[in-house]
Amino acid sequence: MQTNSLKSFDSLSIVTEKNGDSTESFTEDLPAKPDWGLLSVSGRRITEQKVAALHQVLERHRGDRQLVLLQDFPDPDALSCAWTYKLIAEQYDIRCEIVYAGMLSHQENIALVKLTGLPVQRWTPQMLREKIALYQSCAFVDNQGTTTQLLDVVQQANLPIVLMVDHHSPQCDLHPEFTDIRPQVRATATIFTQYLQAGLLRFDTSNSEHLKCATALMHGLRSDTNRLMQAQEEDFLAAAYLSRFNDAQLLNAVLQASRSKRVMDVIERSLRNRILRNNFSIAGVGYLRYDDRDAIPQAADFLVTEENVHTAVVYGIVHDEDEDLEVVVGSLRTSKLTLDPDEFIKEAFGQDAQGRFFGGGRSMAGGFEIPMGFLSGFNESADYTRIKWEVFDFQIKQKLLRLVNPEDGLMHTA
Ligand SMILES: [Mn+2]
Repeated sequence: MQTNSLKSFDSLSIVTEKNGDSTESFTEDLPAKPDWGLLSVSGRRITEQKVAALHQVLERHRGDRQLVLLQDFPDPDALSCAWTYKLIAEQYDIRCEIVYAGMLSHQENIALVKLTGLPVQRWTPQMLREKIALYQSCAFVDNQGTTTQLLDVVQQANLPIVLMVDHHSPQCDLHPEFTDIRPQVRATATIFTQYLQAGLLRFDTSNSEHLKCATALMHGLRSDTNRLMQAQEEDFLAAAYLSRFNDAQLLNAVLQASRSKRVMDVIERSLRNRILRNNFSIAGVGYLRYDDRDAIPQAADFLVTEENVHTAVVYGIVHDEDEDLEVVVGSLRTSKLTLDPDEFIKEAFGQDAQGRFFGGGRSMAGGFEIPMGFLSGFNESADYTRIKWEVFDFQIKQKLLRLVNPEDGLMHTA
């Protein structure tokens, strides 16, 4: 059956190129008929090829129990896409567990999960180790394994990687059975919406789970495109399709989630500490609790709105009390089209001893994490704690300013 359907797809895709109308191609085998809406012919073509391949892979894994692994700090794009994937996979009798190892720390993400009943769980690497034998395969959505602590466990257990769908720059040497990485697309939600349109799953307005999932996708799409400000044609077309199912009241409730006082305090510190050089705004915010880590990108979002600023970088030392670990965490936001956050961060901070970069990015946004190693951990002495921050603060500024102000050698090592 499968080979037949692939053949028919292959032959029909040739027809597609001639007459530009591909609605009839590989529909027989898919769970639902395509509904392309306004999607362009080239958009359809990429999606059709990917969806035919994905359909095959899912057929091959029929009946699997599968893990969907998210980055340690999942955002709305990741959460909504993982949910969509889970619903798609259910049609192939694949049961998915969506897991992340870090923290849901942005107030909107917490609201999204609570209000939609989004099926996501927090698993530590230890929990994953204990349960991994129950699973036959895994998938990465909106990440490529480089931003989750769970990757090591999956690799040690040799769990087959079935799928990787993402819009960050390619960054790994894993070889999933199915890969769809499109850095030019603004949100993974756009890619998954195209899968829905291609017929992998037909959302039904009388199914409340579908409505909630579509609303989550709309939120993911909006939040990765700065409320559609940076959206491109494909993203708008995806949003147009989702609008048929979007629950505006629910989306509004998610967006109404308010910031905690501690997040406000970090934003205040970033304002107070920022330095402005060549249209860059750079701010160190000192120590933060693990739970408040998401205040860093929120502060960067805020600083980039200042007049004459095109790029903001905010960083701080995040203290994980459970593990007594410390790590420097930073976020970059830019509105400058010619600045590639991925390149900028890799260039600024370089690689660790294993050759891994400290961070990277996608269009308009990036992040980094620098482990503090031997210097990590709480110290009773306030002086020591202050000096430690100053050393890291100085070093990070020095590395950033080398790129911001190349000729001016602003920071001299005294
Ligand atoms: Mn994303």
